[in-house]
Amino acid sequence: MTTDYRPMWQELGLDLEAHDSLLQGLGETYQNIILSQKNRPETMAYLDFVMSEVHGLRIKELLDAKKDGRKVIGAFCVFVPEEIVLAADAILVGLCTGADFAMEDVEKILPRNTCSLIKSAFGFKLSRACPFLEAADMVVGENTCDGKKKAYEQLKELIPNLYIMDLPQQKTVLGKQLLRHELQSFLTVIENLTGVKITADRLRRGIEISNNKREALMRLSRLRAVDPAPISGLDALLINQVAFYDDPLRFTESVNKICDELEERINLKQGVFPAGTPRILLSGCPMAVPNWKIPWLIERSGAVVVGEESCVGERGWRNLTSNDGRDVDELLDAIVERYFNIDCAIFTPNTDREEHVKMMRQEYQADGVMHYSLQFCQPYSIESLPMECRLQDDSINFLRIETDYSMEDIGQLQTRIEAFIEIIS
Ligand code: BJ8
Repeated sequence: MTTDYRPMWQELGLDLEAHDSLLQGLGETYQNIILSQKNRPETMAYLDFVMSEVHGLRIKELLDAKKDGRKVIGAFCVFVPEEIVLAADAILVGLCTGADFAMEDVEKILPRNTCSLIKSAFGFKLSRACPFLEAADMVVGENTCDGKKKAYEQLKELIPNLYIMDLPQQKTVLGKQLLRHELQSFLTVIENLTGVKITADRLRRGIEISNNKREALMRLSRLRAVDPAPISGLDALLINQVAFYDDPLRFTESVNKICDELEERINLKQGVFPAGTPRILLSGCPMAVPNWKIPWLIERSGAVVVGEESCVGERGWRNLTSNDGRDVDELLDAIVERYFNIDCAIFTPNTDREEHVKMMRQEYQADGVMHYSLQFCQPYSIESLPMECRLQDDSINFLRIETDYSMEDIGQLQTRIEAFIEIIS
């Protein structure tokens, strides 16, 4: 960062000491994991810039937007519809939940055996180290897994402007009605917060911006099907992560530029790793910034990650919202349809997810599937067992990994990952 942003952070009420230590940790991890890669596409410089200014210029943009009367909405889950937020000229930011922070304080509130993602959200709030969280005019929680919905009861004490959205657990007619009801309520809440009446034209524009972003990310996904892979899994994950907090128009344009460069690389048969490098599909829990542990271990062990079946990946982006509705009601129906099709493990049953993993495995020519669950995440851990059986029935190599955000287990993980790579190669 070239500017001194300390007065801005102070104004936001951040704990400067905690914030400094967070930024320093993030900078070191970024340097060691992301910047130390070889053969990166030149256009990744944009992402490096965004990451270097993530608590600087981007926060300034948010605060400037707030001064102009716009609202900032923070979210923890891909079920929060960006289309509606954009339609009200508000800004949606994903809240980072990818690092252990202030764990001692967190474990005074939450049981130790809570997943790292939930604990991370509490850590950032308790330590007042996250400028996105402090800049948010409203934070949206969602009743997804048991861990999250119970933890939100406690988080509400710390974040009074936490709004909870209920979500269905089954893909039934009633389930869809519940989602319709909740998205309608969310739309009203956003209208009240922003003072903007959401018209059909506004909603159509929100859908268009969101769809363009998803299409750019899916274009990137498809380019990774080629051997040699034109981009590393780490860089592709980084792009998917930044999608949650960069300006959507600027971000979409940048991803398309990265894709243009990847197409040139493909034409020249240039890869980030040599042709024939073992290819792995990652499936499971979302990986938020700065959770790069597993792809980093995979790629330094001689394989390449060619896809993420995850909410920070294809599960989050693959479905588009139809823009055909004639009025707000019809457009809202289309939004409901789109979100109802997200195959998150909180749904029971959730067979679509397994089909999607098989499809991605084939499409991206992956030699094996690695299933990643956070410790104490029941939805994804439980789903991983039948998925393993059925994929192995189809002779697909499968490795289940359970971990957290600490680095304590990297030696053991590396050994298992290397053994798996040896099998698939
Ligand atoms: S739509 S995956 S972003 S809920 S890892 S907190 S499930 S115990 S994150 Fe998710 Fe939305 Fe679903 Fe996607 Fe619970 Fe598991 Fe923790 Fe999790």
